[in-house]
Amino acid sequence: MSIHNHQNEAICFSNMAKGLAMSAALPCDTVWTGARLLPMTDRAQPDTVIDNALIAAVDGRIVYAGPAAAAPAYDAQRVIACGGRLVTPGLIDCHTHLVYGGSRAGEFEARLAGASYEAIARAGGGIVSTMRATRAATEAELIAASAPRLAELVAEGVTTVEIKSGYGLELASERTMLRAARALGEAQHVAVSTTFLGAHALPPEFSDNADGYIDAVVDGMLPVLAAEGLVDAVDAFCEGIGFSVAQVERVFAAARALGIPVKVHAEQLSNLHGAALAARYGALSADHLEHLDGAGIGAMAAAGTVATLLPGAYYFTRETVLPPIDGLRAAGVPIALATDCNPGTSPMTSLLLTMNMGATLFRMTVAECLAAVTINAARALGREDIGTVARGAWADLAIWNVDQPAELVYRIGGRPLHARYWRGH
Ligand code: DI6
Ligand code: FE
Repeated sequence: MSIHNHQNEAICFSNMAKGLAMSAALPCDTVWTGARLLPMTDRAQPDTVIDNALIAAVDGRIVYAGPAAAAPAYDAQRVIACGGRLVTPGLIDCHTHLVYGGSRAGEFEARLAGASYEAIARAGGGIVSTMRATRAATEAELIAASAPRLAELVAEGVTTVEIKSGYGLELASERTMLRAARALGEAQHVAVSTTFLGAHALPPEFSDNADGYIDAVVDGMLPVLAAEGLVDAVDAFCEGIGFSVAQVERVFAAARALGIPVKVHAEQLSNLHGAALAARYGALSADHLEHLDGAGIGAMAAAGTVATLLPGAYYFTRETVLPPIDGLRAAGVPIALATDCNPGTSPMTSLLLTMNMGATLFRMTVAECLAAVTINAARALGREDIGTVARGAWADLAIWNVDQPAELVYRIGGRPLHARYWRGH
């Protein structure tokens, strides 16, 4: 079938002969017609919806996206009528810990009854309890436990997910987590970006020897996992209950030596200036940032480091210090939003609810929230070929049963997704 600037397939057929005769038709395998397209090019505002848009793809890559009236003639085997629905880039969750074993629901109940996070940790709970359950699980068991969480994200139009290790805290279990993450992506037709977060917490066998554990991370784990192709980025938890700036810098130096980009969990509970350190290493993103100061904002702006804000963790831990949104905005730091899906501080599998929280809790605009889970989330993963509907990008699309972009941020609950395409399928 050929498409020639029209949604009406009868007219398209009549143009097919002409298009072929002129040999002008650009071959493509898939065309979407009748879209109300929010392309998210260049951090587009939601009011730049293109009515009656056409998207064409070859081998999962977009070759045209724009007004149907301006589209060249195309040959396509498959034509998908969007029926005037809103079409956005497939959503990107750029910060998750969704592969893990066990549950922390009991810990949640204990906290509701008054136990502190620290007391729970001292009693063998917290991150270490998830570490134990994760170490005890086989790769197949981790996949089975994590698959429903990924499926919930995918059901909301997510086409790319970042998944961190960090509950193994020793080589074999960190490897199992990263392999499980890769396998989950293949099984559910979603791109998975893997991040090695060996420096997440101190495992019991290294208690009182954090520097010794960092030795193990930089000498024993990172080079091996990187050589196995399991590490797209390296992350570290820079915090009083995590690792010091000096320790995190050793991890970043090791990543740099291997040519792997870095990210950081920083300024979540206190201000250790981890974001500025990360910016010095050209970090893709610094994440959380409730306690970020002006110097940190300036360092991030200068380095082009994305601020990934995690309103689910802010909400679930009942944090009261807001991240410095106005300062980030004023400095032009790109802002991403992510679920931080993890069993301790953000047991959350909804990127749409994350956008709603970005608006209600962090006072972000609708335009900012949409950019935060598309083009800016792509940048937080070092990617320019996703998070936008534009020529050259992957044909990752979310088609929604809504009239206007604000609906995606406004609603709490509901299942607005009509269809999802990942690399054209
Ligand atoms: N910051 C967090 O909020 C989570 N990890 C991190 O570095 C907590 C993870 C957990 O409690 O399991
Ligand atoms: Fe996190």
